[in-house]
Order: sequence, then structure tokens, then C-alpha cells
Amino acid sequence: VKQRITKLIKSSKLGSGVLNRPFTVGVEGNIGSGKTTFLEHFKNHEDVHISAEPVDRWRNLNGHNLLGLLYQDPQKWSFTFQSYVQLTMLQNHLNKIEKPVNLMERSIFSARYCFVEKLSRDGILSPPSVAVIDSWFHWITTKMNVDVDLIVYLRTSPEVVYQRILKRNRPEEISISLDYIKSLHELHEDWLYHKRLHKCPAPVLIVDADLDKTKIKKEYQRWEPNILNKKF
Ligand code: DCP
Repeated sequence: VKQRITKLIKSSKLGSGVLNRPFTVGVEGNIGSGKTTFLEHFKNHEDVHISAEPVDRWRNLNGHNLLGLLYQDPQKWSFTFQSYVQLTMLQNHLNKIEKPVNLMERSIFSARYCFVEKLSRDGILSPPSVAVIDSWFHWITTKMNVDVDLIVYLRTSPEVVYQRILKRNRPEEISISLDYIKSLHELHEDWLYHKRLHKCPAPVLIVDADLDKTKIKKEYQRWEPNILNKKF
């Protein structure tokens, strides 16, 4: 009976089987909210696999810096960029993980609900382009196993992350404005805090990520049992 159930579950969605999936945590938050620092904190934990965001791949696809192109000329390149983001996020979701917990930097969901949404509202992505990205998104999220079990929302204020972005000074991000960061903040808030507009794919754990690096460690430790699935 167990074998038949396993077969049924496996055939219901493409990708990794449901029974042997790790506890999958999506780490979300505005640009500069500290997702990388958060993942660093858990990197030596024996139960945890870290699926880092594929920014390096966005910066070098056969020699093309898609992230750089996006910021240089969003009108021209946002469809190319977001299509590739969707592919690389899907690949991250489908990675075979041997450890009990998979911590993922972002997910296919924030790409659609925050970034594509913003580009669409601003008229930078045209309606036909959004329709294509959406068709892929709908197919992927209904047919493939991109489930997450928990979302950690690194909640910040726009002013704080804006200062961090200025300080880290990534060449591609020089043109980012405070207004853009404020809009992305609102989109994250609508999705993960107010839970309106889009369906939340998992329960959300809210972490105060305005705290600086020394204080935030305590916040991580406080939530560690939830994040490592030792409490649910
Ligand atoms: N980006 C985008 N569209 C997406 C995902 C990311 O335009 N669907 C851009 C925004 C940033 C860069 O990619 O310029 C990386 O953004 P993230 O917020 O995902 O990663 P950070 O490195 O900024 O995270 P943190 O500072 O929280 O570690």
C-alpha cells in the first residue's frame, strides 16, 4: 500500500517525490534585507543544505551579464532577465537535497509576486511578456514540485536596506532608487505580512531584519527550532 501511495504522490507532480522531500524553507525579503547573512548563519549546520540565489549565473550567462543589462535598460531586458530568473529558481527548487532541511534564498514565488509584479505595474514588462512569464509560472507551480514548507520573511524598512545597498555598492545596482525599494517593500508586505493579492505558499515566520549584524544573530537563534523544523 505504501509503495502505491508513494507512486501516486510521485506521479502527481514532476520533480522530487513528496515523501522524501526535505523541509524546505524559502528565505524572502527586500533587496539588501540580509538573506545572504541569514544563510551564512546556518551554513555549517549538519542538517542544512543551502540553496543560494543564482546571482552569479545571472551575472554571467555565456559571458552575458543579464543583471547588468536589466538595470541598464529595463525596457529592453527585463523579459530576458525574469525568464532566466524563473528557470534558475525552478532549478533550485528541483535540486536533489540529501539533508533534512533545505534553506532556499528566495523562490519562484517572490520572482513572480514581487519583481515581475513591479515591472508589470510600471509598464516596463508589456502585457504579452507578463502573459508568457505567467503561463510558465502557472504550469510550473501546478505541475512541478516547487512546494515550500515555511517562508522566513526578513522584514525591513526601505530606508535601512537602501543604506545597505549604497554601502555594498554592487556596480549593477547603482541606479536603484529609494522609490523602487519602497515599492518592492510594499509588494513583500502585501504578499507576506498582510497576505493579500497572492496566495501564500507556506506559513510565514517574520524576522526583524532591520537589526544590525551583531544583534540579528540572537534573532536567528531565537527562531532556529522553527527554521530547522524542530518545533512544528
Ligand atoms: N532581482 C530582480 N528580480 C528577481 C530577483 C532579483 O531584479 N526576480 C535583482 C534585485 C537585486 C539582485 O537581483 O539587484 C539580487 O537581489 P536579491 O534581493 O534577491 O538578493 P540580495 O543579494 O540583494 O539579497 P540580500 O542583500 O538580502 O542578501
